[in-house]
Amino acid sequence: MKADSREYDAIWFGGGAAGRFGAAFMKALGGKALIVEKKCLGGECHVCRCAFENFVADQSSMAEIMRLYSGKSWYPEFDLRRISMSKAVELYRKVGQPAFADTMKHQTEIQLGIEVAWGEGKILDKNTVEVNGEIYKAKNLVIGAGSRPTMPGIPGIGLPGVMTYKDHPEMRQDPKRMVVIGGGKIGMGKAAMFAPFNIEVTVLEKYTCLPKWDQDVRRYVFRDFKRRGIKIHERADVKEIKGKGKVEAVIAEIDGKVMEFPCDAVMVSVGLTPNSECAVPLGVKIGKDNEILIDKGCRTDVPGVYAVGDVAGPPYFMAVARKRGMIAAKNIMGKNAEWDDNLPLPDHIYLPPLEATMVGLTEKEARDRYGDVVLIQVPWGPMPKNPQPETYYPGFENLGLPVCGRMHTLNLLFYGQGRNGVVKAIVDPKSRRYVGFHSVGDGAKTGFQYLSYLLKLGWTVDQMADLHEIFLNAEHFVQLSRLIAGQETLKGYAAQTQMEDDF
Ligand code: COM
Repeated sequence: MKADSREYDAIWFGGGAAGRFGAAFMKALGGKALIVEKKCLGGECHVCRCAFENFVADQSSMAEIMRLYSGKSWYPEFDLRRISMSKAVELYRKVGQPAFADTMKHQTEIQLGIEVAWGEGKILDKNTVEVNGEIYKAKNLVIGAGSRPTMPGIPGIGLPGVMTYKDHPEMRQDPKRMVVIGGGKIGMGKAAMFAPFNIEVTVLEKYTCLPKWDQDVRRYVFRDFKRRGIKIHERADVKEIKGKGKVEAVIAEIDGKVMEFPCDAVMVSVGLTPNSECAVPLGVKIGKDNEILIDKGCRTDVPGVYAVGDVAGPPYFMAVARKRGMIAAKNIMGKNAEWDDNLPLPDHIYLPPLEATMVGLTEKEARDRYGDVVLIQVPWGPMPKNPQPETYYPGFENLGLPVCGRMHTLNLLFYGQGRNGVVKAIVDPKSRRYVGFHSVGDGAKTGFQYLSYLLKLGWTVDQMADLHEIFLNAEHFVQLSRLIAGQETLKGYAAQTQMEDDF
């Protein structure tokens, strides 16, 4: 094949999700792309983020399932002392990281035929990047330098035993007691992942945990954490991490009271900081959170310079990174493309053995916007106070629907002490359109990708009721909607009360 001697249309500075997908898209559109990458194509995904977290969530699910089922009914007793997070991540380090790194390299360089300049790149000007003494020139520059964990400036933050998501795959020993600083989706997910490994977990959140999530999902998470012995403290202002040579305790002020939380590990998860420093010499505008400011077409204010992925600020989400890559690629290749605000962004949290997934409005946001809304939800109403596994509680028939999804549909109902998930759709009764979907279950992520598009289309209860469900499924939205779709004036279920706050 004849070598392509054209000038590069763009140098993609960083081969993470945004750079890889952007370069691939640009090449498919006929452009010539070069990726500059120092370590790993695919960015942090398979090192310590999405792929790694999926793996750990699977391990945690297994650990939690063993704890729940051990010795019950026909299940054998499991030796729960063998459960180990550090062993689990050792396997990932040995097999997962190199395997995924090679796959990413193969897919990018061989399958897609994209050129990669390996090494630490240095941006010389908006058309020139130096890698290992080699000079590369391009018509455009796309910065996809990613982000790093935000570290609060508190005493003791540098002590051994303090870690972030980056250090999670590097764990060599299982802690006994861990404090998670930050109750967002990463922190709460980490808490849920660590707890099944015989680790006592406490979450300290400065404000409110999971503030953007629907109240019923939050309720589920709080109740679930309580049953699992994970402690949550909101309004906890962390003042110091204490220890002689290694972490020994976290000090926080909670409602005016100073409290000490003894621990041998701390997971810091208070947010991300974009790695925008490399772009400063170009004179691009940088925002207050260190993000490169871009327009909807991923353009910075310097012509020919684009920014994509985490370096351009939140939402920090792989889908956003990949799409921003595509948008930049299209614009570079002369096709007008912009971020579409009308396509709602789904989100999820790992809660092994389940996960929470959402798209669209929460119930509160929906009520604020539409007034009265109809809820299509299970379970609802009162819950038994201290449910035991393998036990039926008459009078709580609202709990009887196996709501949690793909793999644990019935098992968690029978063994899980009421931990069988939440399914909730919110409908504007006037237009009969859905405005939000929420789930705590297993396997619902897949459906939510498409539900986000249905929301954009203005999908109605009547259209949903026309679909063909394959029972049992991960979301149950089709069959639950079908039950009420015959109502000329949409009212929802005749009897439906709020879930109780018992956390
Ligand atoms: C996934 C990373 S491992 S990427 O989005 O495919 O590059």
